[in-house]
Amino acid sequence: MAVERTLSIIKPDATARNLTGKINAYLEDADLRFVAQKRVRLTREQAETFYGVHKERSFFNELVEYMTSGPVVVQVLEGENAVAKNREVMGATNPANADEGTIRKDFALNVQENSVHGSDSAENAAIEIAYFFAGTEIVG
Ligand code: RTP
Ligand code: MG
Repeated sequence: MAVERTLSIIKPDATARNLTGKINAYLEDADLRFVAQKRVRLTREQAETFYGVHKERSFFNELVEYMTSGPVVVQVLEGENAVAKNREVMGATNPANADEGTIRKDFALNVQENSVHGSDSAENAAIEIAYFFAGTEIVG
């Protein structure tokens, strides 16, 4: 299996509840390594661009409001099969459907305020990582 990189975001509901360290421990316990990490407050434009794939969805405006409502922590995770592994550790979008032991099962508040983002493919991971980080900010 190949070593991959993926983009992770700790969302505003989680930073508001001071859960960054606890969530990071779930990721490290899954053998994902932080090769870049920074805390930022997304602008409306950044959130709209980042979640542009959802712009026709009924929840888009609410999603942008939420993602700009407080600080987030954007991270590059590296490891074997990192894209799929991160999605596994995150759990289902709706915490009601998330497996035991996943981040969303243990911390998410609801289908929107679900504590973490993770890239859904290697192709999108590359695009999302480049959106937030310069190559020099990623240290493997
Ligand atoms: P993400 O992109 O953040 O990793 O989440 P995901 O793949 O599990 O879910 P996705 O379908 O891509 O949805 C993106 C984010 O939009 C919010 N959402 N709200 N109100 C709703 O029904 C609803 N559905 C999705 C969530 O914050 C979700 O993670
Ligand atoms: Mg998604």
